[in-house]
Amino acid sequence: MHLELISFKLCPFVQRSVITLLHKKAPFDISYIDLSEPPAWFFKISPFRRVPVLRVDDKTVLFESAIINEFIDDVTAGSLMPADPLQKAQNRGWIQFGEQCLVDQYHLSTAENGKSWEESLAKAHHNLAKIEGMLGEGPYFNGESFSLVDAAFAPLFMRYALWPRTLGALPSEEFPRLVSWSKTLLGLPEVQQSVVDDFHLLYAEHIREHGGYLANAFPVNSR
Ligand SMILES: N[C@@H](CCC(=O)N[C@@H](CS)C(=O)NCC(=O)O)C(=O)O
Repeated sequence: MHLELISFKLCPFVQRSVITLLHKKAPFDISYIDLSEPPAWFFKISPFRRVPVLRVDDKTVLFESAIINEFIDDVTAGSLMPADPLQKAQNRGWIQFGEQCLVDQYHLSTAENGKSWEESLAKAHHNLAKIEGMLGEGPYFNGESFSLVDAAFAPLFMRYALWPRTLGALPSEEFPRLVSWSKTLLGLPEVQQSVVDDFHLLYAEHIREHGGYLANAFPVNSR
């Protein structure tokens, strides 16, 4: 089976699928597009003009990172979802909630001023507290083994780890279990290798292009 992931270098949703593909050691090709100027072929294959899309055997196209990840999991050896249907359904719920956490993070990254930053931070923390409150001893979301929930949240943690600590986006006093989970995930090779080599530079540049509160806090990098 030939798998081709269509990606935008900074997209956290694509990254979820790259992590899953790498974790499952599934061979795949990755094609990058510029989301600000997508090529004509992308409009033909992506029903909602969003990445990720996974092209299977050069013809069938799947969309939505959570769905793509379950497909990758289904067609490769072993399972990254709990066998128990109830726990599996709960995992799906948290994966879906992970999208809200990424949206919160995006709102923070584009907050225009201190006031909107504070408002967005309160919202983001309100949502992160929900996960903090139900996380167990770890090291992974489901305990001892890596699952698709881990693949779904790692991109969020990778971005927060690049933000100046002084901003208090993910303070360890408030979120000790989240911070410990984040450290576990960011230490995994499949997470570290799930972005392009100069991701941190591209990300910082992207933040600065937005302007606003977070942009002012990012150090200027030379590329
Ligand atoms: N729920 C989708 C979200 C995907 C998404 O929002 N992708 C962004 C890039 S990070 C995108 O393609 N945006 C282009 C657009 O919305 O026009 C998923 O999980 O795959």
